[in-house]
Amino acid sequence: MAKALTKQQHLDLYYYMRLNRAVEDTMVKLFRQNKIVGGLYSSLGQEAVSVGTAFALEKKDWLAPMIRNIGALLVKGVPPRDVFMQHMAKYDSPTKGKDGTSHFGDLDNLHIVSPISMLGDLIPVMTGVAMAGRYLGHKIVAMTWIGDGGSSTGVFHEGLNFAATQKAPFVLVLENNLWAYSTPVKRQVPVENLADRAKAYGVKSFVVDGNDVAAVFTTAREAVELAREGEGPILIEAKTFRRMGHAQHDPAEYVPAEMKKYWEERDPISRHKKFLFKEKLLDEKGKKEIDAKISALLEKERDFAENSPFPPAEFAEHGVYCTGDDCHKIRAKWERPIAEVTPPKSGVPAVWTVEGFGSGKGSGGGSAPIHFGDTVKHEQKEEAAPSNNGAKSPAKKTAKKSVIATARKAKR
Ligand SMILES: Cc1ncc(C[n+]2csc(CCOP(=O)(O)OP(=O)(O)O)c2C)c(N)n1
Ligand SMILES: [Mg+2]
Repeated sequence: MAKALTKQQHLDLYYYMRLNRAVEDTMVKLFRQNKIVGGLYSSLGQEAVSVGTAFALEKKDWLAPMIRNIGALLVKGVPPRDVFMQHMAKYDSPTKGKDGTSHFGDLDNLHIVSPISMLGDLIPVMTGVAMAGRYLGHKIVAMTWIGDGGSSTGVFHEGLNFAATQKAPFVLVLENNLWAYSTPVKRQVPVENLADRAKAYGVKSFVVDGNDVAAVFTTAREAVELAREGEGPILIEAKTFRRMGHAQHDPAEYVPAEMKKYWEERDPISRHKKFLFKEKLLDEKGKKEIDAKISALLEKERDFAENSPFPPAEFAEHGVYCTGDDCHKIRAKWERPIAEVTPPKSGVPAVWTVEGFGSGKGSGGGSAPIHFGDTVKHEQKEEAAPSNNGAKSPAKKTAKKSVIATARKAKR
């Protein structure tokens, strides 16, 4: 199977896995220098999964990464400086320092949906993206990833079932790295292959060695082609191993040493390098050139990131909530008349209305207060005026007095 790839494809897969690892190695150093804001998650030993699967997508396709899929972002065209700056909360980062880790997207150019922390929620979202692409006749495929732990969430099952009933052109990569935080997969799922979960929903699935990048790529390519032809969704279980702890703060002492050793010996980059050397697709000189290219690129990218300023303090309150058109234009690209796809207005009058609610104005621009009815009793209204300086309101004092008085009466 691996031989069916061109020399360039083999070399590109090697390059991106090396780049993936080097970007993360650089971030470990930045983390230890206290320059990373928030957590740092590692995909050490799992690079073949992110790189091999994303490499099967076309430019027009869409993906949504999870925290261990920086490799997929790099393959899709995200420059390493964006990954660095995002982790360092710098002003030039894609979210301008507002969010961390790989929590950013690029809807306009690279077709990347930002990760969602709630495990599994990207499944229905990317199913929706896949359906939208089909609706618009774009023939795109949407892809996302989920962990072994994440595959036990309700939304994984709801989402996969929904994707199946919709025959969405969607590929879900189940990255089985044998651990979900400190829980081994055997203690959370009583089946050998997590891919079997797809059978319950009539979804085609593949199991692949997640540490063999050429196998991952050829499997993903087949899945993407099937999905594009209307045979989706497809689930791929990639069997691999999480070589570091859940994040930098976790030394993962609960993982048996022999297990670590077993998987270290199956390192995806060393394996692919061995294959390339054996097949004479790469030699020592070529390898050194790739190493030098990556070092030079990352030095430049890291310098740029380190020199980028932190966001100015005045910026703190901006861009937190979308305030409508003055924030960014939310316009569906209907490509069909809006009237044709908008449901008819209800003929039933609203029972009650709240002034200003739903007017689209946020706290940034002349906020509309939201009151859900009169929660304060009419006769207490005057007493219960809100106190801004922390002083007790007269209403509270009165209430406390009357409670004490009642208690005294009860004693007597
Ligand atoms: C719905 C939900 N539950 C719990 C969490 C907290 N959480 C974040 S990562 C994680 C472990 C995930 O394990 P797995 O899905 O196997 O992914 P891995 O970390 O191994 O890549 C948990 C429990 C969450 N983010 N979302
Ligand atoms: Mg896991």
